[in-house]
Amino acid sequence: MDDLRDRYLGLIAEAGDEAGIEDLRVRALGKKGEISGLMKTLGGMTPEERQEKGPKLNALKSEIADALAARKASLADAALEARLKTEWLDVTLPTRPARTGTIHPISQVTEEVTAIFADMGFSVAEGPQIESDWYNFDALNIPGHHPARAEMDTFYTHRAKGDDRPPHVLRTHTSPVQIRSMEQNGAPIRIICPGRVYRADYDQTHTPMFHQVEGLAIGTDITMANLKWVLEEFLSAFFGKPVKTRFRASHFPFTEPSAEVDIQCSWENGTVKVGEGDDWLEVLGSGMVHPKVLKNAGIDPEKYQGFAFGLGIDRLAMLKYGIPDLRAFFESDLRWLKHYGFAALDVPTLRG
Ligand code: 2NL
Repeated sequence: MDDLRDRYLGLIAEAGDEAGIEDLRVRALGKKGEISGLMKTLGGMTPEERQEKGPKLNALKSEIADALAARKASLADAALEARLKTEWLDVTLPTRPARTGTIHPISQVTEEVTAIFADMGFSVAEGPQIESDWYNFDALNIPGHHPARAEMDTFYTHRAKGDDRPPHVLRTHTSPVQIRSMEQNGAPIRIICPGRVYRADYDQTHTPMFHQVEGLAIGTDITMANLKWVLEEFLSAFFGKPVKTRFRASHFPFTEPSAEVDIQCSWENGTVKVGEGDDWLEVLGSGMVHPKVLKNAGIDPEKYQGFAFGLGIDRLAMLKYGIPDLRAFFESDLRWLKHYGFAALDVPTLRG
């Protein structure tokens, strides 16, 4: 029995894998195993013999079972240890760059413009894109026969058959938001109104939906000098360098006097550069708010006066970021935005 014990303990110590352990278990403790065979001989023994051999055999059986279990566990430990040596993670490696979106140039420029005017005390007002003809035209002193009101330029909604009220329109500018703001808050007021506007016009340089920012400052003693300073301050902050301006007398139904504003630029082999050269580029319309418009918005023109202006965001974005083609904005083709390097938002302010 001692031989048997030593032999099995030796074989178990040498077993190299789980299959070897299982093989030994069957050979020693299986139904037809050697130790099981010895147990069966107990039945044929005298009681005295059985009393002597029984406990020994039982002890042998459990010693072998324990040795098998211990060897099995240590083999499993060794296998895990080996796996851990080869399968490891370097947690100090940098992560793969996350795929992030980029801000659209129109949104970025709107934020930039908003930040610059916010520094000058202008807050942002918003309003509906579907307007009554009163807010879009009449309140602004745009007469019924004005070309801007012609079927061609304005998108009209339909009225039900027999409904003779004038149809609503898609706003052609954000001026109606300024009228609504004056009506609601009265004077003094200092706001800008960014947003989508619509005109039935579609060619190389026009899209039926585009973006505008209008500005309005009304007080008891606001003059054209204030208008000029605000716009020059804005343009220099926006383009990040001093920009010469030229104010040309003009005409709008909603301002009197009116001025169109040009900025200094150069034209070199088809590209425009702002703030250099001796060409001029029109970027803004402006003027002193017409007394009739103030009155229409519930403000006393005898007591208050102020300026207003309007600019196109899309063109401003194209100028600042050198985007030559409206397709960049309107064909939803991300290659265009990538091409112009649009990435994270970096909002300039008056303090640079
Ligand atoms: C242009 C012309 C302009 C305004 C917009 C305005 C608004 C109110 C009263 C008076 Cl509520 N004026 N807005 C004034 C002058 C010009 O835009 O050519 N924009 C690109």
